[in-house]
Amino acid sequence: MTSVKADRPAHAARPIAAAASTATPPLPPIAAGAAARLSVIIPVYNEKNTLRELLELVCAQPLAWQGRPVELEVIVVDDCSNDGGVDFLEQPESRLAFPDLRLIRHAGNRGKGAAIRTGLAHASGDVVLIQDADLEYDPADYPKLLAPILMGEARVVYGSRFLGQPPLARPPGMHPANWVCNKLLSWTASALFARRVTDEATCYKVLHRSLLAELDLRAERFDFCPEVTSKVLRRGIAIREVPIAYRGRGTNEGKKIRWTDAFHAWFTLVRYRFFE
Ligand SMILES: Nc1nc2c(ncn2[C@@H]2O[C@H](COP(=O)(O)OP(=O)(O)O)[C@@H](O)[C@H]2O)c(=O)[nH]1
Ligand SMILES: [Mg+2]
Repeated sequence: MTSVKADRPAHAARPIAAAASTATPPLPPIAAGAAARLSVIIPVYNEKNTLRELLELVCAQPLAWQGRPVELEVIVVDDCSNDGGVDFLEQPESRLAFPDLRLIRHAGNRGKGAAIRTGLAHASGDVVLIQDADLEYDPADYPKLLAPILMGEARVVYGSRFLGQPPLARPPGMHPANWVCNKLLSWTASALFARRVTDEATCYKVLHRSLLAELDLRAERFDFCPEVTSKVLRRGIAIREVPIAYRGRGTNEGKKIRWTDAFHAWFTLVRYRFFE
């Protein structure tokens, strides 16, 4: 295991604001005057083409909460990549370029879920956010993803690629087969729990860290998303969805998830709904 940590350059902070809500606060908001801390967990497997740019975007997000910068912790979990695409983070220059970044390396490839769980075990933020290492999602969406949790309005927020779109709209770059799988998983989650979920498989899952111990996550691969969704909804915890930007990539650009993973995801939703 290797750690890289550096001082973060100052950025002009962007205030976080949320739409007014009448929901009963499930947790008190982070107290006025207290610093909020965000842990961004990034599972990586062979993302040589996008990792550096993604990290630059993540670290450049100037976030503020109640007049104070949000403290940022970026945890990159390399799942034994064999494209050399993570090695630059071991270089001294990266300590300056990538603020508050911690690199953890698995000795063998274990899967996305295992990498996220490794990252979660090292997270110290009040809020944790899962960020893929590709550029399909846009870190500029962080303020709206964080706001409901920092305001005490939600414990779980999902960034939805479908919310606010016509029912059959397909986000740019999303393969039709992926669209079908995403819709089936969202409809299944909604039906199983009688709660509207428009994007079950989104990468942007944001949780109050206090939830993690309760969820006892065990996912190894792409079953992370359905395990979290099922366990959160089964506990009666609402998932707040906010619309996000998305530009999908194809397998020729490094996408690794396969349609067979959707079967596994579907059974994972059902398994945690009824059997565990
Ligand atoms: N740690 C780890 N991450 C993986 C693995 N396979 C994919 N990922 C990461 O999971 C994220 C999402 O992968 P992707 O293939 O784009 O799937 P999708 O975005 O969920 O459709 C990316 O950051 C990948 O690097 C793996 O075996 N281990
Ligand atoms: Mg992706």
